[in-house]
Amino acid sequence: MSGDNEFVVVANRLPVDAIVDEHGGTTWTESPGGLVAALSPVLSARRGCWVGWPGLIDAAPAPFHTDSGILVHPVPLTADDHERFYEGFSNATLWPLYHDLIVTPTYHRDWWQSYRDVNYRFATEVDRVAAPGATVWVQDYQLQLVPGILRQLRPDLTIGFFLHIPFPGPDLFRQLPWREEVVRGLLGADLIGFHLVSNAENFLSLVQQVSGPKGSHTGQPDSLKVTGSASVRTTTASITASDGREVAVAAYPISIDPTSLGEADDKEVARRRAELGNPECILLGVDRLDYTKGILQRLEAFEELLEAGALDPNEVVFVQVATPSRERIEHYRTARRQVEEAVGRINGRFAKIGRPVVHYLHRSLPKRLLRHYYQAADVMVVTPFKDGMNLVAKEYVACHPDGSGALVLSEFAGAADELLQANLCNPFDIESLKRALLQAVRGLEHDPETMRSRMRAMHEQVLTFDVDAWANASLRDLDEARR
Ligand code: ADQ
Repeated sequence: MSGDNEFVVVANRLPVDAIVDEHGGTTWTESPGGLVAALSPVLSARRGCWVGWPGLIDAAPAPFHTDSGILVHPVPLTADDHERFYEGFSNATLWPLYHDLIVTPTYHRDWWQSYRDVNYRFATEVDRVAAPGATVWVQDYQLQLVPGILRQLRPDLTIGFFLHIPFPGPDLFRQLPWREEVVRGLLGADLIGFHLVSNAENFLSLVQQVSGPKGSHTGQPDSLKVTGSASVRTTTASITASDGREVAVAAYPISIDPTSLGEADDKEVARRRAELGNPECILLGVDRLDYTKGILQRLEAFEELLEAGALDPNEVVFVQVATPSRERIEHYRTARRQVEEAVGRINGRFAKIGRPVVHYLHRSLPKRLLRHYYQAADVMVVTPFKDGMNLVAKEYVACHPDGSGALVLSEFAGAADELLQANLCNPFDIESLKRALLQAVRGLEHDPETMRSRMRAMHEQVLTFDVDAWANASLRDLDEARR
């Protein structure tokens, strides 16, 4: 059975959000995001579609076109799938394992069973809609078995896979009771993409150590080689799968769509600063509320600087915007409680009536408003313990074409591989966090020219390697893999 779509993107989520009206009717609006922006032109040029979960439990709308014309094929998930496949195996097993065990992963056989079932359902939907010889691009850790299942169902397809989160070292990955199945699932692809060369290296070392009962590959993978020009460089290696196919493994650092943030608006920026009491220095954090992002620790570092008198609460404010995320999972609830306690404590100690020193928003903001905050912020604070890339850091840099501002960035964010001129820090070390914060604040005061040239260099990097460059390089290599 096959459909007539020449290009199929498969992701856990469709690029749509449901709006339920007062009569219980549902309409769908397109959710903005770099991936959607980068893939829309490819989807329309190649007669493509997107397969994924629409985001509502048990919702199974018929295929439809989004506002910008993307054809979407919904895959329904039940409450049980959501609990065991999504919250369980994807976000309480794989997420902490792939983020270097910041919390302990939970291994449950029935979650794994659900992960396999749901991956099978996604793959059969792709089988139904993909034209003979179509190209399929599978996204992220929730769907690592889809390439292997599809390879069995549809040997005619060209299959790419991209992992948006880090890939851990083999010693960590080998904890996973179902490690052989996951490796075999990934090796069903023709091209496996990671953000960083170090992620690709971890995967290549792993496949040398792990082989399934049927064997997932033969021989040793070759080592990574850099090819291409400066603007479309790729680092690729190849593995021979057990069926004799060559599987390419490569690194493509994802980036942002700089136009998606809208135009600069100095009046709005002045308004945002005024709302905050026109402080001398605004520090900003913008994250999903996830324990990997290091929000609590950055607030504690800020608190210690206030306590020591290194920062003056009459002159600085910290704005932390945190999108609610995965709130039914215990570790996420704990992370939220700890952040909110810290905000309350710091304000209790250092704020004045009507002048909080930490402004905390637990919600998502429209991109336009986010842009105003990015523009208004003197110091952007991005301090994850581990992050595949971190688009927030790149969005901030993109909003400062004049070289204003400063970026404090964790050395464990993928973005640190490219944004070399940031004030880098080790988020596990509170002294390192404090040093980087102070260097950024004082650098802006005492050495603005150096800070400006550092921001300008990062701005050029982000604008040159945008999300289009990422998608083009990945899809070019996928086409190449097919040949
Ligand atoms: P995330 O972990 O979600 O992504 P990130 O890369 O920072 O992390 O992307 C977050 C996105 O959400 C950004 O575009 C940001 O603007 C937006 N966002 C965050 N908080 C927001 C808020 N309060 N209101 C509105 N928008 C908000 C995963 C991986 C990353 C990887 C990306 C892309 O964990 O490492 O960079 O995928 O591959």
